[in-house]
Amino acid sequence: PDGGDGDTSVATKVKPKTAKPPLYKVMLLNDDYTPMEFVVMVLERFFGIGHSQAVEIMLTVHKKGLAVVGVFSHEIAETKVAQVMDYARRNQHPLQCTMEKEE
Ligand code: TYC
Repeated sequence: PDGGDGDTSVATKVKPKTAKPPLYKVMLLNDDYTPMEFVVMVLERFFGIGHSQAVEIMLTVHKKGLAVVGVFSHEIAETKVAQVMDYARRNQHPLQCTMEKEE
């Protein structure tokens, strides 16, 4: 019974919406000069990707022009991009790594 006052309400929880922090895709771009083994090493070293998956991702970039390597918070994505770009520059390879906000 609802006590005759017409109140048939059931308690429902209202979850306060908290803004989720945006995520960023980190991508590797293809070029004609960076050695394949170097790209594989970058994926292993800076992204903790295992050897066979690193080879797969490198080949995807080689064939398609780019691939998403991982999705991270803004700060982590920026760090990954900076690490890869710095490592490529120090080894005089033109490898490019960029980040893009995930929609
Ligand atoms: N295309 C390069 C080659 O043939 C290999 C390569 C792969 C370069 C992925 C960059 O992000 C890259 N040596």
